[in-house]
Amino acid sequence: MTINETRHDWSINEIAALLDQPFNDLLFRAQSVHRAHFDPNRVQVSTLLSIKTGACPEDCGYCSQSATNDTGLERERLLPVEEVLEAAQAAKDNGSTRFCMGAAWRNPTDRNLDQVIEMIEGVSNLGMETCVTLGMLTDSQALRLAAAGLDYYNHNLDTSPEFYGQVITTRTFQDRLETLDHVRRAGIRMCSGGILGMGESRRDRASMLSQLANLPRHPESVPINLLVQVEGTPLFGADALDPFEFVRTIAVARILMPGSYVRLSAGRSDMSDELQALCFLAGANSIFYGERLLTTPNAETDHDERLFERLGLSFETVDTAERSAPGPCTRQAV
Ligand code: SAM
Ligand code: DTB
Ligand code: SF4
Repeated sequence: MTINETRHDWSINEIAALLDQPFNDLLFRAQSVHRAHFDPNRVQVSTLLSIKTGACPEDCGYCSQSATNDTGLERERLLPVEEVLEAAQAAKDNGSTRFCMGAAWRNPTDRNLDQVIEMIEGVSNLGMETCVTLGMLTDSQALRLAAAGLDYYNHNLDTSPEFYGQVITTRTFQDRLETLDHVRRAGIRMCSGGILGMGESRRDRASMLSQLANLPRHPESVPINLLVQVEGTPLFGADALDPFEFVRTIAVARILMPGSYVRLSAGRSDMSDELQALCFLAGANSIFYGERLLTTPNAETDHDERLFERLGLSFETVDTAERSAPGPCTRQAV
């Protein structure tokens, strides 16, 4: 395969063979693919805000917000629009180009959507890209979000179809694929990835990546999260993942989805600078920036600034993104 080829027909065995490569060979290939598609020294920066926290009816085994998990998290109602816009303006002032709003819902009601649409319009008016993650969507809800000008919808596959049942029982893997299909058909850019370090095998990581890479179009954004272990969740105390395995997964995501932004997502606050540098070398080119993820702390912003300086990385602006990256519809086969 040439470094510019984009495929949608990967077998799990082919992906497992990539993951099995010697580390140096894998990183060299991933960095070569990365350079053919992106400026290697620029990183897209998003900021997260939990707009509705806790008391979620789903039973996701990793999540602080599930009502089934006794994590001591205080539930909060949907935030007022003004509060959301203040947080978005602060994120913009700190250099973020995208504002991602997350809600602890199984799915939004149509009334919920009215309120979220006000937030999306307000954030867009500040000149930021918008992303929301609200749970499952019907096709008409996705169309409403598209009409409101939403840029990205985040909905993760989380893990492989084979391992999925050990993590979540209240909705199926197929439900997730259906929501992604509604998002795609509505013309909204897709943000979808998963979580590593939940006790899954390397084969499960290959299988999850095959699900993402074999979608009819690759997600424009692929968040790779390292499990943030939250006390009171079933996955608290899971065996730590070998950090090189995390880097390998980023590298393979980069090779399989060459035109997508691969986000070094949750878990950075537990990572060394050297590990994060390896992730950028492997082709990660997006992060969450700011004090918090949704309910847990993120890497410190001062620390991130120093890290970027030491590595000679810069934040991507909306303008540089347009120059260095493929738009959602132009460079990928359907
Ligand atoms: N409730 C919606 C849903 O699940 O679709 C949206 C919010 S949910 C918190 C968004 C994603 O955050 C999850 O799908 C999962 O991939 C990620 N996530 C949640 N808790 C996490 C944790 N402790 N560590 C890593 N990622 C996590
Ligand atoms: C994604 O892939 N990771 C983000 C975002 N999409 C919504 C969420 C990470 C959550 C980490 C745990 C927390 O802060 O609650
Ligand atoms: Fe609810 Fe989303 Fe957490 Fe699952 S990941 S419990 S759906 S907030």
